[in-house]
Amino acid sequence: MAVTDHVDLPTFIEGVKKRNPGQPEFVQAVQEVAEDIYDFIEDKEQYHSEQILRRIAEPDRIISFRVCWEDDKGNVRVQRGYRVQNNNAIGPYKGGIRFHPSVTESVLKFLAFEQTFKNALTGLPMGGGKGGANFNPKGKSDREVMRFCQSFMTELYRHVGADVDVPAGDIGVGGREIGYMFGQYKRITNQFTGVLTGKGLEYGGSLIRPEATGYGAVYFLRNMLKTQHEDIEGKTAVISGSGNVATHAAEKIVQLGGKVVTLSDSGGFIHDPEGITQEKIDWVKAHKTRRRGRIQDYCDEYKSATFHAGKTPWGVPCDLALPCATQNELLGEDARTLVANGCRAVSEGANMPTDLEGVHVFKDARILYAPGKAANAGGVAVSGLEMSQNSERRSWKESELQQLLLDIMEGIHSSCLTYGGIAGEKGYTDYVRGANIAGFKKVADAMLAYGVV
Ligand code: NDP
Ligand code: 2IT
Repeated sequence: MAVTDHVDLPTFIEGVKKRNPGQPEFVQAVQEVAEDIYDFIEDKEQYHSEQILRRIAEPDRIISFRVCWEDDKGNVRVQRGYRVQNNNAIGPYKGGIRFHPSVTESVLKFLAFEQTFKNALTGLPMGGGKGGANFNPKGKSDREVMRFCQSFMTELYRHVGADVDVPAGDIGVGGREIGYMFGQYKRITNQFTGVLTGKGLEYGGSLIRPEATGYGAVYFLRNMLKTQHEDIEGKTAVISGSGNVATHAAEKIVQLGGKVVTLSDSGGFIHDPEGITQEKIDWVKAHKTRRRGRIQDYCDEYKSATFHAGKTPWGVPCDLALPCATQNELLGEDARTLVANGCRAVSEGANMPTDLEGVHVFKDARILYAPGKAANAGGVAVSGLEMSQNSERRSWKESELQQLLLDIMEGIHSSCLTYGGIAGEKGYTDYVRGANIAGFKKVADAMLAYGVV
């Protein structure tokens, strides 16, 4: 066989940068994965010659469209919507929709790329995709959000489908938005199919989907601690965010006997040294979701807490850290502070919350560090179970789903152990490496089977 002319890692990264100008988040995500994959495929010629990594890092397609809607005052508003269909080698495209003013093609490309590996790790047949729009739901009325969602789906419907591409929620997209989008899809197509997940229980949604991401991130954390004969009980956790993922992660930590001392939003963080109890978490959920309030208001309700405007919570001493807000919210400096303060384990509820420098700090310090693609896969996993229930036209019992979520998170942890060992370093697992290689291998082997397509 002819020896193929394959490029080394720095040349590969240079190429990614050149082909994706002005897309730093996408380049960052590819770089983090490529560092591990290059090492793994060094002696595996076929992955090189078939250009597998290069192909995974080039989305199958990117759909971009105008979304026009009318606000309550009768003004015409224009937003940009997207769906990035990254890879469907192992199943229909699958991944959330994000509504946030910071949404760009780069952000959605990085999310769709990460999703491809994450979905492979779950063991369920799901490819990777992500969508969204630069729409800011904050301060909008229910009717405005409805009109926006309807307009968004009026274009998106022709690109998705239960066996094609199945979107779900993400930042700014929860049960309300999924309901409006599902209603519009059903109206346009006259079909009742499992085209979206995260639906309401009355119309095909799955039990425990809302809780699954946050709970799963804590199960993963518990699995990591177990390898060191440790547990969550009695440990102090610092959490960022106060949305779906953060509040459910906090809830599970509390249920398992840990103490949560922070939550945050884009305005800053609250520090409650007495601990954020279940009752307080319930208050945050109601305040942030139903009343669409700010985390700062927590301090009016609970006098034990202080608010730190414009800051992230990483300086608060802790045993466990769970970044659950957004990408690049934990920088190299923050990672050094966490390590210096004795933080034992980090579990990422958010996607790519730690920047590349921070990732290296955690790896070098040899702490237990779970990247988002492994730790937050519980959400999409239960979405996959929602798809199965929709196909069967049945709803499974809560106990069954709880057990499946536990099993899937344990399976992902085992995959990380299989591929995350470092030669000559007994007892240390590089979970980033483990997740990258395990996710890559499944997608890559399917791609090899298909030939050059
Ligand atoms: P929500 O919209 O429910 O909550 C998002 C939270 O993050 C809010 O507290 C929000 O604060 C904060 N936040 C958002 N953007 C920023 C920003 N630029 N700077 C600081 N804070 C910010 O979203 P989710 O909880 O669903 O998502 C959180 C993270 O988890 C995201 O990275 C998402 O991709 C990831 N994820 C979500 C899954 C899910 O099932 N929902 C599954 C897997 C991962 P504010 O209210 O001020 O905007
Ligand atoms: O980042 C993610 O995994 C999600 N936002 C959930 C995707 C899904 O399809 O449930």
